[in-house]
Amino acid sequence: MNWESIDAHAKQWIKEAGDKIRSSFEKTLNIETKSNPNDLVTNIDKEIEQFFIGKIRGVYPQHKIMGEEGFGDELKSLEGIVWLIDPIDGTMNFIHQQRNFAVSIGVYENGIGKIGLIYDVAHDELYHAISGEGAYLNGKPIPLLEETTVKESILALNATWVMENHRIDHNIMIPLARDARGTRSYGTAALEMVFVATGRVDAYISMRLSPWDFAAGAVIIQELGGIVTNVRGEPLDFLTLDSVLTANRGLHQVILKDYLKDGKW
Ligand code: 2AM
Ligand code: CA
Repeated sequence: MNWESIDAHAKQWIKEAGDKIRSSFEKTLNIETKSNPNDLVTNIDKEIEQFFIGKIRGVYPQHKIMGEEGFGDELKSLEGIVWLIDPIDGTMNFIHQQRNFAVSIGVYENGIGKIGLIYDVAHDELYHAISGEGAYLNGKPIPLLEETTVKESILALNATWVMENHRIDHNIMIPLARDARGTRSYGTAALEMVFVATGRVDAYISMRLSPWDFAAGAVIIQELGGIVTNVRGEPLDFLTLDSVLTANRGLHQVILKDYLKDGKW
């Protein structure tokens, strides 16, 4: 498989998508809700996903596509080459802030991450990794992750998970949020994962994400020696919704063993 060529195409298309998104800032968005009133989608999310699908089908008709907005294939397995695409990760931020959102593309072969691309459109920052070849920010190598303790760590975590909620026992999260140096919530899983990759935050936890939210970030973080699992410490399968715990190796282990071990996840 010619990964360099797939990578070059993916990079070119994600930049083109960024241009389209930037020019949409001057136009009026058509905003709809999906599963609940806070689960938003715009015409741009849909147009960008369709843009990628057209490009991929044109050059790689044998590849499969899993996209958040449902224009791709209905996949029952990750056999072969699969593109996992979130055309806009952080749609609420895109609508309200025109920043703090990203385009996220992971390319997997038989369930193994090969290429991860996350484009922070507002900052024109492209995070990029090919498995085994390092991770880069706008072409500049990102250093390997350093280990941190909980006390000296910034934890990216949505406030939802530290207050009473219907998915998990929030009491498990309170000591972790209390012991960390600080917590941050950015509202975009893809960027929160590249913040882990670049050491801007030390860990990211979410209780419910979809494969397109974490497929690209997982490739980038793992390339830098970081660990990506669910909150039970199990590997992600990239086909189903799951929780995500990602951090540098030492911190990941401490969070799992000392903080999350009693959770009924
Ligand atoms: P999205 O903007 O692509 O929907 C917000 O905390 C993060 O969680 C974003 O990355 C957002 O992705 C994702 N997210 C929001 N609602 C979600 C849902 N119902 N299922 C899975 N991920 C979701
Ligand atoms: Ca999205």
